[in-house]
Amino acid sequence: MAKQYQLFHYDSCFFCGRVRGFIEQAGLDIPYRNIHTEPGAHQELINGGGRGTVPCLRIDDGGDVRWLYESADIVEYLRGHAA
Ligand SMILES: N[C@@H](CCC(=O)N[C@@H](CS)C(=O)NCC(=O)O)C(=O)O
Repeated sequence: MAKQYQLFHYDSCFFCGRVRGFIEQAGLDIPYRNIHTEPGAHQELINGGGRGTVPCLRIDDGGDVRWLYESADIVEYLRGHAA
């Protein structure tokens, strides 16, 4: 099964904008999880990834979940795996 992705972010976050820009330019279909507007999303990020910093890409590989932080690392990952 293909990996499932979610991007935890918020609108005014500069680093999130970098990642969103790449996703949109590459035409990737990755759901956004806004930690400021979606109740529970920030806590889900903290519980799952260990910290609340955004952007963070949640990577679900058949139930094996990984949380990737750092905008540059997320873009590099997506370029290699999903774009
Ligand atoms: N070096 C990180 C910076 C991420 C960052 O500073 N994110 C800010 C929002 S723009 C944040 O989540 N701050 C809240 C915190 O550090 O808890 C990246 O490139 O992703």
